[in-house]
Amino acid sequence: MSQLSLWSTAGDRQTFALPDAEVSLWQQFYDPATSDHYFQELRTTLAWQQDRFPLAGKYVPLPRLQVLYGDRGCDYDYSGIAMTALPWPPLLAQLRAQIQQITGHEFRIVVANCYRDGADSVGWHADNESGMGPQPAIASLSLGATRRFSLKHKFRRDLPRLDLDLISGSLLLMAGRCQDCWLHRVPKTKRPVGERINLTFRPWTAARS
Ligand SMILES: O=C(O)CCC(=O)C(=O)O
Ligand SMILES: [Mn+2]
Repeated sequence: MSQLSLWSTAGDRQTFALPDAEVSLWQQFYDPATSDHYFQELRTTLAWQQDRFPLAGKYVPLPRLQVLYGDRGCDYDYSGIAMTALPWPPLLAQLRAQIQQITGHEFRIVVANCYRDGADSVGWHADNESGMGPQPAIASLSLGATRRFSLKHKFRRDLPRLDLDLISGSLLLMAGRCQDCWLHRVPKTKRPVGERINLTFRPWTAARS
Protein backbone atom coordinates (compact mmCIF):
# COMPACT_ATOMS: atom_id res chain seq x y z
CA MET A 1 0.00 0.00 0.00
CA SER A 2 1.18 3.49 -0.76
CA GLN A 3 1.80 5.86 2.10
CA LEU A 4 -0.28 9.01 2.30
CA SER A 5 1.39 10.57 5.32
CA LEU A 6 3.41 13.08 3.33
CA TRP A 7 3.09 16.67 4.35
CA SER A 8 4.70 19.84 3.16
CA THR A 9 4.61 22.68 5.64
CA ALA A 10 4.47 26.41 4.95
CA GLY A 11 4.05 28.48 8.09
CA ASP A 12 1.11 27.05 10.03
CA ARG A 13 -0.31 25.35 6.94
CA GLN A 14 0.38 21.67 6.29
CA THR A 15 -0.50 20.25 2.89
CA PHE A 16 -1.13 16.57 2.20
CA ALA A 17 0.47 14.99 -0.84
CA LEU A 18 -2.77 13.32 -1.92
CA PRO A 19 -3.34 12.27 -5.54
CA ASP A 20 -6.30 14.09 -7.16
CA ALA A 21 -6.96 16.45 -4.24
CA GLU A 22 -5.64 19.52 -2.48
CA VAL A 23 -6.03 19.01 1.27
CA SER A 24 -4.51 21.39 3.81
CA LEU A 25 -4.62 21.57 7.59
CA TRP A 26 -4.04 24.35 10.10
CA GLN A 27 -3.65 22.35 13.35
CA GLN A 28 -4.34 25.27 15.64
CA PHE A 29 -6.22 27.92 13.72
CA TYR A 30 -7.80 28.90 17.04
CA ASP A 31 -6.05 28.31 20.38
CA PRO A 32 -7.64 25.91 22.94
CA ALA A 33 -9.26 28.60 25.14
CA THR A 34 -10.77 30.43 22.15
CA SER A 35 -11.94 27.15 20.62
CA ASP A 36 -13.60 26.12 23.88
CA HIS A 37 -15.39 29.46 24.11
CA TYR A 38 -16.62 29.15 20.49
CA PHE A 39 -17.77 25.57 21.10
CA GLN A 40 -19.86 26.58 24.14
CA GLU A 41 -21.41 29.56 22.38
CA LEU A 42 -22.28 27.67 19.18
CA ARG A 43 -23.60 24.62 21.07
CA THR A 44 -26.01 26.78 23.05
CA THR A 45 -27.02 29.42 20.49
CA LEU A 46 -27.23 27.80 17.05
CA ALA A 47 -30.70 26.66 15.91
CA TRP A 48 -29.81 22.95 15.92
CA GLN A 49 -32.33 20.73 14.12
CA GLN A 50 -32.98 17.02 14.30
CA ASP A 51 -33.64 16.39 10.62
CA ARG A 52 -35.01 13.19 9.13
CA PHE A 53 -34.05 11.61 5.85
CA PRO A 54 -35.81 9.11 3.56
CA LEU A 55 -34.70 5.50 4.03
CA ALA A 56 -36.52 2.43 2.75
CA GLY A 57 -39.86 4.22 2.51
CA LYS A 58 -39.65 5.82 5.96
CA TYR A 59 -38.26 9.05 7.40
CA VAL A 60 -35.60 8.26 9.98
CA PRO A 61 -33.65 10.69 12.24
CA LEU A 62 -30.28 11.79 10.92
CA PRO A 63 -27.52 10.60 13.30
CA ARG A 64 -26.43 14.16 14.15
CA LEU A 65 -27.90 17.63 14.60
CA GLN A 66 -27.41 20.11 11.80
CA VAL A 67 -28.37 23.59 10.65
CA LEU A 68 -27.59 25.76 7.62
CA TYR A 69 -26.63 29.45 7.69
CA GLY A 70 -25.80 31.47 4.61
CA ASP A 71 -26.25 34.45 2.35
CA ARG A 72 -29.78 35.31 1.30
CA GLY A 73 -31.26 32.78 -1.12
CA CYS A 74 -28.50 30.20 -0.64
CA ASP A 75 -30.81 27.27 0.06
CA TYR A 76 -29.28 23.86 -0.10
CA ASP A 77 -30.46 20.37 -0.98
CA TYR A 78 -28.40 18.12 1.21
CA SER A 79 -28.76 14.31 1.33
CA GLY A 80 -32.35 14.61 0.15
CA ILE A 81 -33.14 17.28 2.74
CA ALA A 82 -34.13 20.76 1.60
CA MET A 83 -32.39 23.19 3.96
CA THR A 84 -33.20 26.90 4.15
CA ALA A 85 -30.26 29.17 4.95
CA LEU A 86 -30.72 31.19 8.13
CA PRO A 87 -28.99 34.61 8.31
CA TRP A 88 -25.42 34.67 9.66
CA PRO A 89 -25.19 35.18 13.45
CA PRO A 90 -22.30 37.53 14.41
CA LEU A 91 -19.93 34.77 15.58
CA LEU A 92 -20.39 32.69 12.40
CA ALA A 93 -19.91 35.83 10.27
CA GLN A 94 -16.66 36.54 12.13
CA LEU A 95 -15.41 32.96 11.65
CA ARG A 96 -16.31 33.09 7.96
CA ALA A 97 -14.32 36.32 7.49
CA GLN A 98 -11.24 34.92 9.24
CA ILE A 99 -11.41 31.62 7.34
CA GLN A 100 -11.87 33.39 4.01
CA GLN A 101 -8.80 35.48 4.76
CA ILE A 102 -6.51 32.55 5.61
CA THR A 103 -7.71 30.24 2.81
CA GLY A 104 -8.18 32.85 0.06
CA HIS A 105 -11.57 31.30 -0.83
CA GLU A 106 -15.05 32.84 -0.65
CA PHE A 107 -17.77 31.04 1.31
CA ARG A 108 -21.50 31.73 1.09
CA ILE A 109 -22.98 29.02 3.31
CA VAL A 110 -21.99 27.00 6.33
CA VAL A 111 -23.41 23.61 7.31
CA ALA A 112 -23.04 23.18 11.07
CA ASN A 113 -23.01 19.60 12.38
CA CYS A 114 -23.18 18.49 16.01
CA TYR A 115 -22.13 14.92 16.88
CA ARG A 116 -23.54 14.33 20.37
CA ASP A 117 -21.84 11.00 21.11
CA GLY A 118 -20.18 8.07 19.37
CA ALA A 119 -23.48 6.97 17.78
CA ASP A 120 -23.62 10.17 15.72
CA SER A 121 -21.84 10.11 12.38
CA VAL A 122 -21.91 10.93 8.70
CA GLY A 123 -21.40 8.13 6.18
CA TRP A 124 -19.10 8.04 3.15
CA HIS A 125 -20.02 10.77 0.69
CA ALA A 126 -18.62 13.64 -1.38
CA ASP A 127 -19.87 17.21 -1.24
CA ASN A 128 -20.55 17.46 -4.95
CA GLU A 129 -23.90 19.26 -5.17
CA SER A 130 -23.96 21.16 -8.45
CA GLY A 131 -24.88 24.46 -6.73
CA MET A 132 -21.36 24.68 -5.31
CA GLY A 133 -19.79 24.86 -8.77
CA PRO A 134 -16.88 22.76 -10.09
CA GLN A 135 -14.03 21.77 -7.76
CA PRO A 136 -15.47 23.52 -4.68
CA ALA A 137 -13.15 24.57 -1.85
CA ILE A 138 -14.68 23.53 1.48
CA ALA A 139 -13.23 24.67 4.82
CA SER A 140 -14.00 22.57 7.86
CA LEU A 141 -13.53 23.94 11.40
CA SER A 142 -13.51 21.43 14.27
CA LEU A 143 -14.59 22.37 17.81
CA GLY A 144 -15.10 20.31 20.98
CA ALA A 145 -13.76 16.79 21.44
CA THR A 146 -11.16 15.48 18.99
CA ARG A 147 -12.91 14.24 15.84
CA ARG A 148 -11.98 11.23 13.71
CA PHE A 149 -12.40 12.23 10.03
CA SER A 150 -11.57 9.81 7.21
CA LEU A 151 -10.92 10.20 3.50
CA LYS A 152 -10.73 7.47 0.86
CA HIS A 153 -10.16 7.63 -2.88
CA LYS A 154 -13.28 6.89 -4.94
CA PHE A 155 -11.54 4.81 -7.60
CA ARG A 156 -8.01 3.84 -6.53
CA ARG A 157 -8.00 0.75 -4.35
CA ASP A 158 -4.19 0.90 -4.06
CA LEU A 159 -4.40 4.00 -1.86
CA PRO A 160 -4.99 3.50 1.87
CA ARG A 161 -7.72 5.28 3.76
CA LEU A 162 -6.54 8.44 5.47
CA ASP A 163 -7.72 8.79 9.10
CA LEU A 164 -7.24 12.21 10.68
CA ASP A 165 -7.89 13.07 14.33
CA LEU A 166 -8.94 16.69 14.14
CA ILE A 167 -8.40 18.67 17.34
CA SER A 168 -10.55 21.54 18.55
CA GLY A 169 -9.60 24.72 16.74
CA SER A 170 -8.16 22.94 13.69
CA LEU A 171 -9.10 23.97 10.15
CA LEU A 172 -9.13 21.51 7.25
CA LEU A 173 -9.42 22.71 3.66
CA MET A 174 -10.60 20.28 0.95
CA ALA A 175 -10.03 21.72 -2.53
CA GLY A 176 -9.01 20.89 -6.08
CA ARG A 177 -10.58 17.62 -7.25
CA CYS A 178 -11.19 16.36 -3.71
CA GLN A 179 -14.98 16.14 -4.08
CA ASP A 180 -14.69 14.49 -7.52
CA CYS A 181 -12.15 11.85 -6.55
CA TRP A 182 -12.42 11.32 -2.77
CA LEU A 183 -15.12 10.41 -0.24
CA HIS A 184 -15.13 11.48 3.40
CA ARG A 185 -16.93 10.44 6.58
CA VAL A 186 -17.11 10.82 10.36
CA PRO A 187 -17.43 7.22 11.62
CA LYS A 188 -19.44 5.99 14.58
CA THR A 189 -17.36 4.81 17.54
CA LYS A 190 -18.03 2.64 20.62
CA ARG A 191 -15.32 4.53 22.54
CA PRO A 192 -16.59 7.28 24.86
CA VAL A 193 -16.30 10.57 23.00
CA GLY A 194 -17.47 14.06 23.92
CA GLU A 195 -19.63 16.38 21.86
CA ARG A 196 -18.10 17.62 18.62
CA ILE A 197 -19.10 20.50 16.37
CA ASN A 198 -18.03 20.86 12.78
CA LEU A 199 -18.61 23.90 10.60
CA THR A 200 -18.21 23.34 6.85
CA PHE A 201 -17.94 26.63 5.00
CA ARG A 202 -18.88 26.22 1.33
CA PRO A 203 -19.28 28.22 -1.88
CA TRP A 204 -22.75 28.49 -3.38
CA THR A 205 -23.25 29.66 -6.94
CA ALA A 206 -26.94 28.87 -7.30
CA ALA A 207 -28.26 31.67 -5.08
CA ARG A 208 -31.12 33.90 -6.11
CA SER A 209 -29.97 37.54 -6.13
O1 LIG B 1 -18.11 16.65 10.34
C1 LIG B 1 -17.40 16.59 9.35
O2 LIG B 1 -16.18 16.82 9.39
C2 LIG B 1 -17.97 16.24 8.01
C3 LIG B 1 -19.31 16.84 7.75
C4 LIG B 1 -19.69 16.62 6.36
O3 LIG B 1 -19.09 15.87 5.65
C5 LIG B 1 -20.79 17.37 5.77
O4 LIG B 1 -21.48 18.13 6.46
O5 LIG B 1 -20.98 17.25 4.54
MN1 LIG C 1 -19.34 16.33 3.55
